[in-house]
Amino acid sequence: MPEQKILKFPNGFFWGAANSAHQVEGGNVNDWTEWEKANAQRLAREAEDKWEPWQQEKFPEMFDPQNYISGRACDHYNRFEEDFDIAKSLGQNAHRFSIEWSRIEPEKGKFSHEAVEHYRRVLLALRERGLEPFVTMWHWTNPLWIRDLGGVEDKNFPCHFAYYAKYLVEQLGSLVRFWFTLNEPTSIIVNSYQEGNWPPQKKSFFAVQAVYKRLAEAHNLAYDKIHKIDPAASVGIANILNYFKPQNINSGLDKIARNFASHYSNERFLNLTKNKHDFLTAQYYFYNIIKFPSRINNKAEINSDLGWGIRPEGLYYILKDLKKYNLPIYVTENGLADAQDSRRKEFIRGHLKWIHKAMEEGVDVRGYFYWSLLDNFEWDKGFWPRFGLVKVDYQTLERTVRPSALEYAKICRENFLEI
Ligand code: IFM
Repeated sequence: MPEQKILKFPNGFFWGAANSAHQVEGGNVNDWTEWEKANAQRLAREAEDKWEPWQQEKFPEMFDPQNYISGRACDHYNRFEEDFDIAKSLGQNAHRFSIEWSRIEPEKGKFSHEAVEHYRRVLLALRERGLEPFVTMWHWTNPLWIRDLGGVEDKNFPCHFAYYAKYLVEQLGSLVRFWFTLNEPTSIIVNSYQEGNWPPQKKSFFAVQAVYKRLAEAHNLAYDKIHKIDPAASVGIANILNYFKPQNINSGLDKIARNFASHYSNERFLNLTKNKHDFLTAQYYFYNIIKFPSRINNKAEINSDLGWGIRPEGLYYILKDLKKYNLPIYVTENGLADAQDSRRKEFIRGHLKWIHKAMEEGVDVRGYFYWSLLDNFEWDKGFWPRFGLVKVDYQTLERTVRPSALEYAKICRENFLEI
């Protein structure tokens, strides 16, 4: 029998799961909710061309326009205590969530006391349960007034965002140690402005350049403002980092294409926000094989319900690469759509194994957040992809803990992984 090994994590390691306001809260009014109403029919029609037959058969919801309307989502806005009870019962000691800007500042310069008090209750509920809050200020959705001013492309976006960030820290800073200004800025750059699939569906080279700049400025300004109010706060960006591998290691062209992709996807935003990070993050989903001039696939032997290949080793290479910055690192998202829960347990174990290897080699990883605690609204794909440790019945809103969540809970409680 092969020898069993214990991979121990350091004391104080943060174990948790993540979610974002728009994907779970329900009842939002923002640029996405408006876009959903205008695009639900089209998205349902296009599902036939977009997804493979096995996916269409397994998830017929994708043909229903309602699938693409976030609506009441998981009603987490009203059920957050129940959800945090579940997170606690699963041995977690941290939780990542986002505050919805459109609730806090529904009109320019007019802040909602009621919304602030809601998030104060959320933070207190986490603290009462021993869950350290990791708080995202902007997880892609914008108030309608921001949309009307030109969204993230507008030259005043950074100031508006920094003003909102300052307000949050003034109001809630005493309850928060870890702030993320932005979630995955490059996902918005690519999906909204490069490929034109997400709101505001503006496919333009010039808009891409402008948005890189605006989002970086927004972070940099907010970073300074937050520190002015709370010098002890830990501030960063929740960044998606993709792994790229040249198909042919001996091909100069494949290597050039790989470096180019990696620069635009991972390094450029970090360079634009240099020296404005108290920690770094990795949100890892994609291992891409690059054959000049572009990506050929991200499939693997085992794939998620979305067809995303599962290759945990990519996270190891990403973490090794972050070591040079000499900052603490948190894995703030890592997960898969797996409605049957047939791959999730090994997915989590596999990624943790590679994280641990990076740590053994000197990478200072301090926490891991599975995406996501609950099944949730997966943007332009709607509700059918099931990322949750906890299954949500969208008719009854009943929560059911999936078996893989219990396996993850064991690791969280014991602070080690047995392989
Ligand atoms: O659901 C998203 C999340 O909002 C941002 N990171 C990737 C997840 C899965 O696609």
